[in-house]
Amino acid sequence: MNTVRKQLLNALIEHGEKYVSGEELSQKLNVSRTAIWKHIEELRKEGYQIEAVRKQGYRIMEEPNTLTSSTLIPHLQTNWLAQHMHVYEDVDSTQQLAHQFAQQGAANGTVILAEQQNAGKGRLGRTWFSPKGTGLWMSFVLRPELALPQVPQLTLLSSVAVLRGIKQVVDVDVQIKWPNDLLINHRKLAGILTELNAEADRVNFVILGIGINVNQKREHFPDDLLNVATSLCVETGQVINRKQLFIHIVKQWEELYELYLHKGFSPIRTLWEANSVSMGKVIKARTTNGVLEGIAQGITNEGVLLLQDSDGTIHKIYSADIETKW
Ligand code: BT5
Repeated sequence: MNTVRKQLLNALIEHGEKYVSGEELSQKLNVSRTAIWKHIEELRKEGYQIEAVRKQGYRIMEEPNTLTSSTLIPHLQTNWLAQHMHVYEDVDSTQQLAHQFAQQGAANGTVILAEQQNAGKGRLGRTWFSPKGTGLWMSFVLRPELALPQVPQLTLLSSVAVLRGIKQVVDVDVQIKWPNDLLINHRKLAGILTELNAEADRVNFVILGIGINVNQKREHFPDDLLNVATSLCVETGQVINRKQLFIHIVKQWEELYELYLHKGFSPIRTLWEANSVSMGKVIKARTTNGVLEGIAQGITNEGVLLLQDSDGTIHKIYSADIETKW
């Protein structure tokens, strides 16, 4: 977005419900009142509803529903996360783009966001259903100074951050399922995908993908997801403001990450376990080496799941799909 338009938008947003006069804006931005009026017209074309009242000035009545960097950045409450953002209408996968941006040197905390993904990725080559305008489909470029075995901790940290961000916007009972799912009423609301670019003992970058179903109605889900997936709108009957959700999630993510850098994984682990659906319950873990059944005892400081089988043996689960017996 043009710099003057960006400054104009910031000035309007800062004034909130109060009017700001053309005169004041023209002095502040050092352009003519006609130029202000032209930029207002351009903002209207982008979907901003801006009221203009004689002798009072302008104010924003409604911001566009679509996600754009210009509608998100002025509201961010973070220091570095999402301060660089690339927002697209339609992509194959934000993960794929984030890898490309990272290879080209994108800064730590760069966020790639899309209204729609045509080939959204899940784990292990699975796909992630990402229809237009109804969810948050995003990837973070991270350059953490972590040892390789610590990287899975970021998935767990992200689950907690997304859960907390959601709860700040809407009152729902979200639970975490190891390693990367958020559930409401046992249905999948969100998934997290952590991908790594590393050398033998060094992390180059991590691409952290987060997919959240926000405003889909039940009938929007394909048949194979009808009984396993849900959205915030399905669960609450409300249309949720995706911008608000984004702002809160990135804020929570940054805060938790800073806590993690200062205090280590232990406080994150406590938060994670407090919100986990399967702790202390009988679970089935489908790993590449077969199925294990037992009680989920907790997670280790590396984020590994501990499962105790009927013989009392504790198994460390590094990667699996979990079924909880309700
Ligand atoms: C995940 O994989 O849960 C990770 C999903 C990560 C998606 C984000 S969106 C932004 C970023 N860009 C990408 O391309 N990906 C990331 P997994 O645990 O493997 O779960 C995949 C399984 O969840 C699928 O096989 C389906 O059964 C189910 N699924 C697919 N789409 C879903 C949806 N929208 N909601 C709920 N479940 C879904």
